[in-house]
Amino acid sequence: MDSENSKLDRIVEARMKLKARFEAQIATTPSVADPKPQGKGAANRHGMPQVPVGQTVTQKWPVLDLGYQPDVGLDRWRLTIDGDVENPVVLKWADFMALPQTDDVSDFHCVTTWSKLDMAWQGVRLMDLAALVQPKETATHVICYGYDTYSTNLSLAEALKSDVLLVHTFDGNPLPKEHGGPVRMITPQLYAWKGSKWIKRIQFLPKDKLGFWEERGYSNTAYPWRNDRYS
Ligand SMILES: Nc1nc2c(c(=O)[nH]1)N[C@H]1C(S)=C(S)[C@@H](COP(=O)(O)O)O[C@H]1N2
Ligand SMILES: [Mo]
Repeated sequence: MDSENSKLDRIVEARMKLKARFEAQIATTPSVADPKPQGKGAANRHGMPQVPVGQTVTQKWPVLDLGYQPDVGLDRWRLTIDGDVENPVVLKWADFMALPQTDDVSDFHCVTTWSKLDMAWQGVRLMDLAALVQPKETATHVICYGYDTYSTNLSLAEALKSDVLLVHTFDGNPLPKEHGGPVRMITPQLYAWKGSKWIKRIQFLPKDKLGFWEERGYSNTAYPWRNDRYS
């Protein structure tokens, strides 16, 4: 018996069940359902390379926060995943790093109109964390909290997409503190405010609950290709 292997088998099995459960919903979200998302009004893509309307490509990586960048050492770092789940967990750094690791390259669209393209990340899929905690049948949304008191919410149809990661590495280096290190979330199909920096807690919920910016008039859906900026 290899207990590490059977642990992984259980994660994969739980993940496949979750995937099957949300496949139909994921398929109807704009970023999957619409091969040429046009948004409201005029054609929604411009320039070369193509970015959502109203966005400009930047080579630099601007920093946005609430005026405070929490210092979370790896020994102090914890990730709580709880709420409407069968198996709530509090992960320490070593637990988190022992989970299946995913490499991905994706774009980053900030609602303040900059986009940074082809960013190379490494981290853990939210899907894999969900498989670990096993959301109850009643779970439909998550709200994520940062160590800086930030919060932001997602439907499970968005949260379980394969490019939604909790990243610890960018371009082969540890994620810098100003960008949310040691770990932040990324949501490449949505505006970047949907990904909490310095992520501390992911709570599964039986209904939607607005996060920090969503409560202050940011769009709850946040599709950059639909120009979903404010509600
Ligand atoms: N914890 C936390 N996460 C956050 C924010 C924040 O203020 N606090 N800002 C959001 C916004 S508006 C954007 S555009 C991105 C910015 O990430 P960056 O500073 O690494 O560019 O993080 C998002 N996640
Ligand atoms: Mo943003």
